[in-house]
Amino acid sequence: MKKWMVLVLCLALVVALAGCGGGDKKEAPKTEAPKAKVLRVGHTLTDDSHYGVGLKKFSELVKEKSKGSLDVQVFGNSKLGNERDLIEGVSLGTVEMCLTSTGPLPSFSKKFMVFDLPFIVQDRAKFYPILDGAVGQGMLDSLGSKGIKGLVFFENGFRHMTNSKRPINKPEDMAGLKMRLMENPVHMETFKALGANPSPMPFGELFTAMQQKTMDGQENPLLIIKTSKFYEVQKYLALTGHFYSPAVLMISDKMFKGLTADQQKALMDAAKEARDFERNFIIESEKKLVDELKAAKMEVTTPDKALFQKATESVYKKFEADIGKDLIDQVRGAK
Ligand code: EAX
Repeated sequence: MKKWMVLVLCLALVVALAGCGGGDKKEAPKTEAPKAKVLRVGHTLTDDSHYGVGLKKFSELVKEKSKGSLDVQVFGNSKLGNERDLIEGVSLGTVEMCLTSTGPLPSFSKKFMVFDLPFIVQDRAKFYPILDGAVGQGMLDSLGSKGIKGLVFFENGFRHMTNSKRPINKPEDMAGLKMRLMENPVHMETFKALGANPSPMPFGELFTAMQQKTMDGQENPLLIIKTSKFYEVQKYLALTGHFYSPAVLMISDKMFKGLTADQQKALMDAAKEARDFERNFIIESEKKLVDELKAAKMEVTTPDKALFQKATESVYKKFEADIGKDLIDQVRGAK
């Protein structure tokens, strides 16, 4: 009898507690916001670089425009991989987004080589409308077959040379210099034409390679030379401006298609606004950068660009068939 009583009491208690639980659930706040969708965006530069600053702005704008339904999280310093890994990741959908220079993109779409031709872009103000117009859109769309949606072109910038051996004033000064380049066929041919000894290497390994003297030099925009502290291991800076690097903000196509129409619009609008912000940040920063690098003990030369242009002319013919003469002329129209 007693056992029966205990069992009944226990059951009554369980039912009562379950009832309470149910009551609690009903009172749970209905205002709790649904979890924001996380979009990780990887890049290879520092947090205070143009990529870092531009993407922080992008993240803020996306949050605001998507009413908190999208959460863009920025991972710099190659934390999600080098540029090739990042693009592959976005293509496969294992990384949601990335921002990389156009340098490694020819392996995914050959058309991008047009931007790599030496001195093809000399005036950014005239070039932006081409990049942001039909020509640029065509290039972004060409990534579609790889599962990548190209949103907009940010800027990486005009590339200049640094090295630890000697000042560069003319192409002859480059003879035999071991130069780290991006993994890009047009860039490689250009530096061979200049008589240097170029080899590709991921950006994340570059500082150490220069420190340990396995590389004599490299080429990158001034803001990168500053924010990645290359002045600590490089004495000479030559303001050659030989290549102009756009940068592409990319998202996995599958991820983009999974967003609502409102979220897609928020992302696109934020990308355009952040693009303009990032470009201006570079232009403003560049006003002081040469002085800042001189103050960091770099010896700066301003070579005659025409000499470098002449020495690398042959590169255009070499890649004309792959890129297409029409596209070269369209981009050249920016001059
Ligand atoms: O995209 O690899 C490079 O030199 C690039 O300029 C850099 O990673 C930014």
